[in-house]
Amino acid sequence: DHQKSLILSSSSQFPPPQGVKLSYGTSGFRADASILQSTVFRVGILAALRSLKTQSVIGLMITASHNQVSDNGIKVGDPSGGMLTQDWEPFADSIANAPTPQELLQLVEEFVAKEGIRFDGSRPAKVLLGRDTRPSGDSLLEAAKQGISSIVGASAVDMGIVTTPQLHWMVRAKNKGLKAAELDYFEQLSSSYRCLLDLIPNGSKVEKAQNKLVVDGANGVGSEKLEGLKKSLDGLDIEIRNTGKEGVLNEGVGADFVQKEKVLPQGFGPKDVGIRCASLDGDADRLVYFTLPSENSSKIDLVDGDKILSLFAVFVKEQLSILTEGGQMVEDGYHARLGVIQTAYANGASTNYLRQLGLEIALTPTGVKYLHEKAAEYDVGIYFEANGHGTILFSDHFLSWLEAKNNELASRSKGSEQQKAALRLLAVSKLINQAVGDAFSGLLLVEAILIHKGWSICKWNGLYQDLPSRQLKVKVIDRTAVVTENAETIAVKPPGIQEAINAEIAKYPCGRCFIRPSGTEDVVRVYAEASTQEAADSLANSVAQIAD
Ligand code: 16G
Ligand code: ZN
Repeated sequence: DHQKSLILSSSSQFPPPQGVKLSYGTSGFRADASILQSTVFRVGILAALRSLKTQSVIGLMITASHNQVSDNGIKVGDPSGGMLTQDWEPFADSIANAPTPQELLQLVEEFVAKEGIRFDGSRPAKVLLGRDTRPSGDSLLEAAKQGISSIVGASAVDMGIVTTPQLHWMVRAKNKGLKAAELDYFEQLSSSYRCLLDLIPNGSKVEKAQNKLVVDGANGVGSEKLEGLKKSLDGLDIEIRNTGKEGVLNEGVGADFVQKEKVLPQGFGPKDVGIRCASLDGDADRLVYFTLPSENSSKIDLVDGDKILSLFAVFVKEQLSILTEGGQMVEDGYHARLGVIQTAYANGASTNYLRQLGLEIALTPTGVKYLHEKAAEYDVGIYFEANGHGTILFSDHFLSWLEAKNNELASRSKGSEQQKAALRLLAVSKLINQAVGDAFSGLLLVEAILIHKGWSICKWNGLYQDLPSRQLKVKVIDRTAVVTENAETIAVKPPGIQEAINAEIAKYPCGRCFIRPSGTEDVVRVYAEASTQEAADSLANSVAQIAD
């Protein structure tokens, strides 16, 4: 019938690359852009099917984030705005690798039957498409459109060049029946930011607090969009560098570079000593801060995702305790569960610090989908990877309790600190992206909290001192030979390897070390921490030899 011949004819235009096996990794498919046409086309089909299955709008983002400019990638955003449900990943793998149009069609038909997807046209598929600034994005976006339109009735809406979190936000907003244009996104962020500033406690040292913020845009989409956000935010003093007019995307710039190398990115120099600086990555879903302590060296003080998490945790915990002062919680019979979620890469000093604050800490494997899923189990779940990807999730239950609480306080003690705490938490829930980690909402929340507390970046960085750490990667023939458990902290395969690692760790005071197969590259990664840099380096090196 028509549907069959449509898939057959359009997929014959997109033959898969020879001799490569693609897999839907931690953040979708990623590879050299030149081999991705067929994959992107097929993910277009998948997205349209996902839209039919969920009877909702689905997102497709074309980006390779912090990777080099010649790479590209594609990932799917589910109706809630989060990542594609994990049980569809095997289908993504199998269609990406189907050798012929006939085999592709057969896989699609089997899957459609298994999932009970109906083509009755009652609610046709709709997919929002976005891409970052990579030059390959344009033609890949065309391929995605072709894939989408090979499902009868499906439509693609091209959102143009956007950040990854913008696209996820738009999908979420559309499915909630809310306004979902870029201006609506900017408006929501800026109005909730302004709201937080209006709620700054009287007598706080706002005036003397903040000099300007300088942002490294990674030569990517983030720099352009941040200019747009700035327009709706008069009063915020941000200078944006690395806007892509001169440098190359992610080359010597951006959050990944800054976090891994711990040196100044391009475009920054000795004149920036003491200034509060931030870096975005290539699709603006990661954020780290840094400052240059001395003009004699390009070595920076890095304020990474763990410290952003800590700052957010301090603030949220403080507001929750103001709100529940006087035993209100008991009266309501409701106790809000606050949780923080980290991965094994979190610096041990951050975990200690959070534990001392009395917070509940959960550990998950690397990859946003795992952290996000865990965070959603709490009333307020704060998650961050050390690399700067993270956000704060608020449960629906908690938000409606908070609304009710705020109304009650407004009638009983309007303008009290208690009511302000409720308003602040409500503002945070609107400011911080509920779909996925977002460098912009993270940045505005950091700025608001620093002003609220009257803290400089140095004061913030001094919450705790990072333990020295080292990351290495080992090229291996088969990274799947390494299998981990307990949120990647223990290697259970190959046999005996964990015992060998333990024997190395035992030689170092405060030593901690783990290995894991990368989800994005053909390598095994090693992370080591110890009481001195020399010790961390040496522990990482000896464990890298074991892994080799
Ligand atoms: C991807 C993940 C990131 C993770 C990184 C680890 C998303 C959106 N991104 O970039 O969270 O930290 O992979 O890479 O999930 P690795 O497995 O190569 O170490
Ligand atoms: Zn990214």
